[in-house]
Amino acid sequence: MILVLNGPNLNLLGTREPEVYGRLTLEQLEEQVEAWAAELNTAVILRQSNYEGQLIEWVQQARAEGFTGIVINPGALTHYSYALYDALLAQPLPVVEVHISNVHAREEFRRRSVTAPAAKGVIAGLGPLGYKYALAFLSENSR
Ligand code: CA2
Repeated sequence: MILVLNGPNLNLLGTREPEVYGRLTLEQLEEQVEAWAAELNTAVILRQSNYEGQLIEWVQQARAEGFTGIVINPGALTHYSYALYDALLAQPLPVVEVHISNVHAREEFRRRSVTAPAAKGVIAGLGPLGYKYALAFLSENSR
């Protein structure tokens, strides 16, 4: 069972900046991810929070809750949250970091991820498909 976490402001998907983040709302993205998970015969639970501490608690509890891997789009926390990085590092499950947009083709501050060193891999710029490939990886590389 894989935990899919979306961080701050991702609840705004589909409402603004469609040229950067596409037209899907968070709800539609979550339905799409559930459909991909079903194709992969993998159970997923999706959660979103605008609060760093909430995301950290979900990460801390993931193993005890029975998850086998974590897909996380930390939103802008990616670029500065050492607390989220520490939480990802302190837990044993494999992590894939996903970004909907190509963070390397945008503002300079988005090019650095402080959380990525705690991940097995990072996918950026492929839109919602990034979540699919992250799930595909974890469904073969977690137990
Ligand atoms: O590309 C991504 O997935 C990001 O993680 C999204 C974050 C951003 O801070 C990262 O640099 C890259 C922010 C998500 C904000 O989403 C919005 C969606 C629609 C309208 C406004 C914001």
